[in-house]
This record gives sequence, C-alpha cells and structure tokens, in this order.
Amino acid sequence: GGVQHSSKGRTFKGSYKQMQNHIFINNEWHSSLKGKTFPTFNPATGVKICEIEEADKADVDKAVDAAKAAGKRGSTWRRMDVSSRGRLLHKLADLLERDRCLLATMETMDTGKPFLQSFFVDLDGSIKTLRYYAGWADKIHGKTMPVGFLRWYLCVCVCVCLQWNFPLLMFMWKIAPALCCGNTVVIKPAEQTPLTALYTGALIKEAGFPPGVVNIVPGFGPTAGAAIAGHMGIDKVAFTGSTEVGQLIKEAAAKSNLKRVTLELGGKNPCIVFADADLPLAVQEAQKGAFYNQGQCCTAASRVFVEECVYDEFVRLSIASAKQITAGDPMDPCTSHGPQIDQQQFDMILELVESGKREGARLECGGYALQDKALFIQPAVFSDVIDHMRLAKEEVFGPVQCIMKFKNQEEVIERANSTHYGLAAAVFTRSVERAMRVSSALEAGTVWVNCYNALHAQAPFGGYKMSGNGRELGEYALAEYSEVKAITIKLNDQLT
Ligand code: TXE
Repeated sequence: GGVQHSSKGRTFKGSYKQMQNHIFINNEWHSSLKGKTFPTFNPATGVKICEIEEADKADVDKAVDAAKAAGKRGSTWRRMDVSSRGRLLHKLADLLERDRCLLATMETMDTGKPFLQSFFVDLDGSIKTLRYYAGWADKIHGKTMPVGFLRWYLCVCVCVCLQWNFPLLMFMWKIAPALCCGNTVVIKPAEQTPLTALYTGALIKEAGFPPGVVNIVPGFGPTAGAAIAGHMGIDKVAFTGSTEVGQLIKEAAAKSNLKRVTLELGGKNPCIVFADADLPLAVQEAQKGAFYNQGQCCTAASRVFVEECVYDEFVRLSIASAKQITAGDPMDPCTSHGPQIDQQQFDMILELVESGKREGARLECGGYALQDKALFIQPAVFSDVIDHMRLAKEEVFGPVQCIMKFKNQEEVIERANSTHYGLAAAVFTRSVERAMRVSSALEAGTVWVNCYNALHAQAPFGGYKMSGNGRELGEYALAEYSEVKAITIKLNDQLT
C-alpha cells in the first residue's frame, strides 16, 4: 500500500492491488508513457468503476521488448523444462479457482453479464482451458520421417487483441495454448472490459511466470491495437472481434512483416429445427442460443429456420419462453438477463429492431429499452423474417431472435449457407441420418446437434469464410501457436 503513482511512464515493482488499473509489463505495473487514462464503466448502472492507464504505441513497444527478452535464447522461459511450464499453467488455474468469486464479480461489474453465468460459465471455461493446455505442455512432439527429417516446434512472440463479450475466457483461450507452446505474449484487452485481464496479471506473477512472459496493454483499437497489428517485432497476432477489424489486422500484418494472423470473427449462425425434433428442447436451446450473454455472442443463433408444419407451434412456445426472461441487476442470482455493453451497441440493436419492423417482419414480443438510463433491452422474438431483410443478414449482437420458415432439407441447407459467415450452426432432429447429412453440408466450423453453445477446451473452434481463420482450443490450436522446422542431418553411415 501507500504507493504514489501519478508520474508518466513510472514503473512500480510488486503486485500492489491498487496497481491493477496499470499497464502490466515484466511482472510490474507501469503508468502510461503519454500519461493518459480512460474510464471503464458498469453497464448495469452507468457508473464509472475506475480509470485505467492507457497504452499507446510506445507502451506496446515496451511490452514487445519485454516479451522478446523473455523469449530469447538462454532465457529462463526458453530453458524451462516443459513439465514446469505445464505446472505454471496449473498453478495459474489454481489461483483462478482461489479467486473465482472475485473474478466473477469483477467480470459481471465490467460486462453486465449475470453473476451466475460469470461464475459457472466464464470462470469454469477459463480454468478448464488452462488445465487442458497445462496437460499438453510436455506432450508436444516432433516427427521423424524415413528420409531422415526431424520436425519440431519453436517459440515466437504472440500478440492478441480481444473483444469484450467474454473478456476473461478469451484471454485464457489465447494465452493457454500460446504459453503451453513456449511463446511469450502481449495482450490488449477490449477497452470496455480491461479489469479481469489486469487482475490476471497479478495472478500470473504470483503463479511464478518469469517477467515478460505475459504483458498486458489496455488501450484502444486504432492506437494500441493498430500498433500490435503493424508491429515489426511481433510474429503472430491472434484476434477476436468484428470482421471489419479482422480485415484491418490482416492488412496491417501484410503491410508490415507478414506476421501470421488467426481470426475469430462474427457469425450469422443458422439453427435448423426439423419437424421430427424434440420441440420443447429445440425451443429452449434455440432461445438460449439467441439470448445468452444478452445476445452478445459470435455464436448467437441469429437465424432460426423452422420446418413449415411445426413453425406456428415453435413461434408460440418461443414467445411464451421469451416473456419469462427476467432482466435486472446482474449481481442478483435470480437475474438471467443483463444490460448490453455500451450505448453504441444498444443503439445499433434497437436500430436493427426498427429495420425489421419496417421491412415487414413480425415483432412478437420485446425489442424495446427497459429503463431510461441503463442499457437493458427486453429480449425480442421476430417471426416471418425473410432472408433478404437486414435482420437476417447482419450480425445483431443483441437479444433478438429471428424465426424463419422452411419447406425441405435441400432448401434449408442452401439458405443456411448463403452468408459470408460460417462460424457455428445447429440442427435439431431425431434422425441420426439427417443430423449427419445436414451437419456435413453446413459451411460452419462448429455444428451442434440437439444442443447449442456446447463449447469444450478439447474441441476445436473457429470459422469458415469471413468468420475467421484458424482454430482455437483442442489439439488444433497448438499448430496456431508454433512454428514447424525441418532439420535434415547428413550421416556418414547409411542407416539401415
Ligand atoms: O468490435 P471491434 P466492437 C462484432 C459485433 C459487434 C461489432 C462491433 O457485431 O456489434 O463487432 O464491436 C480492437 N487494430 N463483434 O466495435 O471493434 C478493439 O480495441 C487492432 C463480434 O467492440 O472488432 C478491441 O480490443 N485492434 C465479436 C477488439 O479489436 C483493433 C466480438 C474488438 O473490437 C482495431 C466483438 C484496429 N484497427 C464484436 N480496432 C465476436 N466474434 O465475438 C479495434 N480493435
């Protein structure tokens, strides 16, 4: 305690709790080199939580230097035994478990997501992701080939720009595989939600990661984010966010050092309900898909296609279910629906609701602001949505369910695939054969059958088409965070 911290670019050693609104470099807290800060708000109340030190290009340079030094030949991190690397990831998971309640509270305050969801979904997923990759750390092998090649993996410096809808979970989806493969990392959390990432900085130090292995630079996209994307000293960028910014990042990567880029972007995900499905289950899961996290999910079930003969019944059950949703204080365990993240997203959602009404879709319930001051929207159900409407084409990123009608399997596959996106999809049917046929025909990186939003650390996740490049999670993510090297050794004697 008792630390003075006002001068520009000052460095603070130690993990003082009150420093966790600072830039985290080399296991130390730094103030912004330009002396700038930005506020972070609680979206449920509009009240400012605190000011955060704002990283800009020069701070990003400082963080990259630290990451480079931490990963250079001969460094503690490079020489560390691979099982010890796994042990550190397990230790970090232990600390997340210890501080689970605090982290879930912080996540709820910063994002507005209901506390129980933060606690059971975001924290659970974060801890499991760390443990999964902790297990991989000492199991990454090269290959030996008959022509005498060896193949193995090497460390690189990885940078990450993150979005605001699952701040802590996405942080773990990136750092766990990256650290498991021996990289060093610089992370820029979203400007709306920097708190849990910064708190994790203190835990990373406490777990015993060497200084510079993980660095956290809170700041804005066009400044800190762009500095990362165009940096000459960064070997790879992993990004989660909008498709537009994903394009900017690839462009900046191409124009700088051709750094590798993996992208996890938007979606306009089809959820297909056949007449032979368990209808109450389909209603429940499709709605969970549409409204989970206030609809702010890249995997949101934003186009629900329902077979003609069960369409009216499906719509009726969906309206009844949507009307039961209780929006309110996200800290209240009875709340299942919180506020949108900020005014811009809030306005954009209500604008899309208006566009739906104008274009002739039928607003069955919800779709209006709940209170004057805060950012709550009553979940909306639209029926009679037609493929050409904006609601059916644009990512809403809000609690808006669009229900469409279809006649047969061929037609619905065609329509489900007629989008630039290809992240996730779902099929509800009791026929195994239909489930298999439709799943393989859908152009999406993830297909759920008779369930929705089922994500696991073991299964790869990522998009086709403009939903992104590369895969996160599972064994597949390891390839995204490593380089392959072929080494050929000429031997004097012929090996037989
Ligand atoms: O995302 P942005 P926004 C979609 C969703 C939403 C829309 C806008 O449709 O309505 O995007 O959200 C950083 N170089 N998704 O504006 O702008 C930025 O600082 C480098 C889908 O919040 O993409 C933040 O850290 N970085 C999605 C991150 O990019 C830049 C999640 C995401 O911000 C940058 C979020 C730049 N030039 C939104 N500009 C999903 N797939 O889950 C911004 N950033």
